[in-house]
Amino acid sequence: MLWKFITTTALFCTFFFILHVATSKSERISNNIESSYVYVSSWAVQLQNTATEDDARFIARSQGLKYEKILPNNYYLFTDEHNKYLAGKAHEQVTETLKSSPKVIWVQQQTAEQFETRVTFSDPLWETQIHLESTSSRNEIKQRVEDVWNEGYTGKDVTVVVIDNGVRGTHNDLSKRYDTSVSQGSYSSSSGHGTHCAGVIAAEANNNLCGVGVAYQCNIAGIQLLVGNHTTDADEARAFYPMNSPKVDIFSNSWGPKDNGYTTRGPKRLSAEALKMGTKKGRGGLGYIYVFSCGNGATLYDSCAFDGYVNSIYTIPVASITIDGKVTGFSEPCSAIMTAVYSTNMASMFYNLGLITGGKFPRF
Ligand SMILES: [Ca+2]
Repeated sequence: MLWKFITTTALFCTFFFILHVATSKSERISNNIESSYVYVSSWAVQLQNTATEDDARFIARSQGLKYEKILPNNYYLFTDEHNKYLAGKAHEQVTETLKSSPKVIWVQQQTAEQFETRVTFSDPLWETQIHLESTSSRNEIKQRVEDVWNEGYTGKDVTVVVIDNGVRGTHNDLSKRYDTSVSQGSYSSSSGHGTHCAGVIAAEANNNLCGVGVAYQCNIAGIQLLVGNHTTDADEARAFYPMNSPKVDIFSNSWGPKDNGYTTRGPKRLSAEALKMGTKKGRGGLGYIYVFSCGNGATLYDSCAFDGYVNSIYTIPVASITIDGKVTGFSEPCSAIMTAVYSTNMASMFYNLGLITGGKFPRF
């Protein structure tokens, strides 16, 4: 069976979704501040148009407050300069008393809103990774990866295995979290596809190198399955269910049967059993998570309905969309698709934006 490596798809963004499931311990980004607020002892007040500053002074003093005009249209700030009111508390009686004044239109006790700083990294290509940003105006569909990071889901304590042609674990953007105890096989210098996929997932953040992986704190490993053009049922079964690797959480698969429009192929007995066993017994009984690309054969009228790995009830199939939110020209359609995430398109290539893979600079 001739296997075709599927171009680095946008499987990566499925990981931030999956990490909600797989992450057992969260870590907050250091420059993030948890969103909340506390009451402060000052009140914003709007008076009627006919009210004067003397009126403002009188109303403020009635509650032991100092007044300050802060905006036209009779907007004032009444401040507790003598610490009469306990900070951090809602003083509803003061608010209601101020509201009861016939010259007052609107009153609001002020709150100190905590804020969230933008995520920044030292990695030089971070600014081009707009598919990971939550606030970019350049892409129409927001995946809000930064928001997920801010909630603490960065891949920490999660192990992702790339089943492919091997992962170069010595790559400077991967080596720190490359798990040799889980990895199998070797790295093939003839093709960096496995390493590229690993970089999209796990590239280290803040190391001044390349970009940032979608799960930049996960542990990454590689299982070398795709050697030459053939695999056996037993090879696939070993990859899907490593007998000696209980630490694995997610298996990423950017490969599949030939995308020529007429090849039908799926897992055979052993590999089907491995997928079934993995989802039942993996992760201490929680089940391994198998993610599969839906395939790149749409230009040849191929359908992922012909792909038994994508159609397995034990896998999460991922299609790809452009930065404009449209289906990519190569992404295969079928009813098995569970999600779609960013991948290549001409616009992203033109603007030099998008996927940053391990071992290569902007690659689409
Ligand atoms: Ca990096």
